[in-house]
This record gives sequence, structure tokens and C-alpha cells, in this order.
Amino acid sequence: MRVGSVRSTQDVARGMPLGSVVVADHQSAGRGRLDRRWESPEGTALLVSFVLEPNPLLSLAAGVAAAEACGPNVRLKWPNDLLLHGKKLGGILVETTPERAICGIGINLTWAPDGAAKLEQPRDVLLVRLGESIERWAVAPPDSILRRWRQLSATLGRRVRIDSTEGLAEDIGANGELIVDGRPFVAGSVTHL
Ligand code: BT5
Repeated sequence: MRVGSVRSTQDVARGMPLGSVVVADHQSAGRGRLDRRWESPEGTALLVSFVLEPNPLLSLAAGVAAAEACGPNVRLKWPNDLLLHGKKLGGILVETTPERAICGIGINLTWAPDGAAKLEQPRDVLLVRLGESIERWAVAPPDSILRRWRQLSATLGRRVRIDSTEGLAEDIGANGELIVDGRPFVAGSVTHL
């Protein structure tokens, strides 16, 4: 379903059946994690929400799907950022209800805030590739999601700060947690040092 301006594609998708896809030209209250804002002027980004089966690795799977849809220079920053040449290109927000998961993806196309990146690809072509890629990765076996995420990761092997810890981002665990100096982190914001 295509909509013009909405508060957030996540809110529209929430009431829709499994398999629905909501794409908007503009969001007046686009959101990130922890109620942060997701900004994009009208018509400058791919703003989409997919209604999917719940899956504990969905956020990582969606990152893999989005990186593959965007192209070879896009990498993943744990837990949910798409990076182009080290700058934030897009983000993923998975919200769950008991029966389904609403997987929101925002990708900058012709505009990006200061310090962020944009992809400069046509929206509809990207949307088709992303839809195919999400369909495949949302049901992929956990091992293959984790393996592909590791390959595409810009975080693993680097020194990072997470919460108040600094250390080496060594790996991701079976549930998608980030392992820093042997300690698992299930949530948080990472700074690449
Ligand atoms: C995210 O959150 O990165 C997830 C963003 C998900 C947006 C999509 S758009 C379709 C769907 N509908 C929604 O309402 N949301 C989803 P987080 O990791 O919390 O990052 C948010 C932070 O990124 C903000 O606090 C800003 O610092 C920064 N930011 C905001 N807009 C940005 C943009 N266009 N490009 C790069 N960074 C941005």
C-alpha cells in the first residue's frame, strides 16, 4: 500500500495483515529506536514497513536484506544501522505485537542529514529489490542470517564503545547479541572508535 503523508508507516502497518507492505512519501513523526526521530523531507527517502512473522533475528535479517538490496558498498553497524562509506545511510526498527512483527526500514536516497549518507538510487527499483530480499531473509535459517550478517558487518573486529564499556567487538551470539571483550550486550548504542 502506498500512502502520501502519514505519521509513521509503522502505525499504518500495525493494523494490517501478514505480508502487507506500507510505503510512504513522507512521515510527520517517523521514528527510530527509543523514540528517537527519523527525519526525511518529502519524497527523498525509501520509507517502508513490512508486516512479517515474529522472528528473534528479524532486525539482523532485515539489515542483511537491506544491505544486499542497496548494493556492495553498504555495511551493517550493530544493531540496526546501514552504513555507506562509514556514514549512516538508513536504519531498521522492528516492533512486535504478539502475532506479528512490523519491520520498518528507512533509507536516504536524495537527502541526508549532516554527517549521514544517501544512496542516489530510484526508490521503486530499490523497493522491489528490498521486498524480494526481505521475503527471503525473513525466513532464512538463523545460522545463515548470522553468517551473512558477520560478512556484512562494519562493527566486528573494531574497538567500540557500548553503554559505558569500551572494547573489541568480537562477534555476535546466537540471539544477535554483540560480544564485546567476552561480554554479551543485547541492546544499546554502539560507537565505532
Ligand atoms: C533507526 O533508529 O535507525 C531506525 C530508523 C527506522 C526508520 C523507518 S522509516 C520507515 C519506518 N517508519 C518509522 O517511523 N520508522 C521506520 P535509531 O538507531 O534510533 O536512529 C535514530 C537516529 O538516527 C536519530 O536520533 C538521528 O540521530 C539519526 N537520524 C535521523 N534521521 C536520519 C536520517 N534520515 N539519516 C541518518 N540518520 C538519521
